[in-house]
Amino acid sequence: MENLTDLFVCIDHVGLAVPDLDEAIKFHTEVMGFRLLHRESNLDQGVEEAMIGTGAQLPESAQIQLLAPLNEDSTIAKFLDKKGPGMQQLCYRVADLDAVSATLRERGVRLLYPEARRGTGGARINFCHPKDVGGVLLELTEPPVDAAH
Ligand code: MC0
Repeated sequence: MENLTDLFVCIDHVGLAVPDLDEAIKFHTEVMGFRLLHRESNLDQGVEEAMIGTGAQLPESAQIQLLAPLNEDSTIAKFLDKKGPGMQQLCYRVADLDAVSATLRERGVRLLYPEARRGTGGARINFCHPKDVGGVLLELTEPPVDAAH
């Protein structure tokens, strides 16, 4: 496996855990002036989520992801119980998730899943354990080939 130098393309999004998605969207659009860009449920991840961003949508402009729990077993429900609402994750975009995951594993970073799973908009995703990357849950996302960005 080729040893990658530049692993990440850009910051893709920052994820905020919220108890109620509709309320959070209302706050971020009506008070903070963001636009709602995308909304979906992800049963595999146990979340109902929304992507918000600025109107400008610069090519590499990071978005904010609002994450609400779909059920009590959701990692977001656990996070809210322990820490309350707030920043739950940072997400880096990658061009080749399998290559980046392999490189990070070689360097001693634990990836949470043995294989990529499905993320927002059909992206391929995995996560680095927060204890191995400085205390922040780090998501890696490889957008689908037909994604707008
Ligand atoms: C837990 N820890 C965190 C953390 N969650 N540190 C920083 N940020 C977080 N979000 C720390 C705890 O404080 C604790 O440290 C230690 O990690 C173990 O935590 P735990 O409370 O025992 O929780 P676990 O181990 O049951 O679960 C943590 C883990 C889990 C990261 C493995 O949340 C997970 O599998 N996350 C990945 C999936 C996910 O988050 N899905 C929702 C987003 P101490 O020092 O107290 O021991 S879905 C998504 O993002 C998708 C839709 C997308 O964007 O495409």
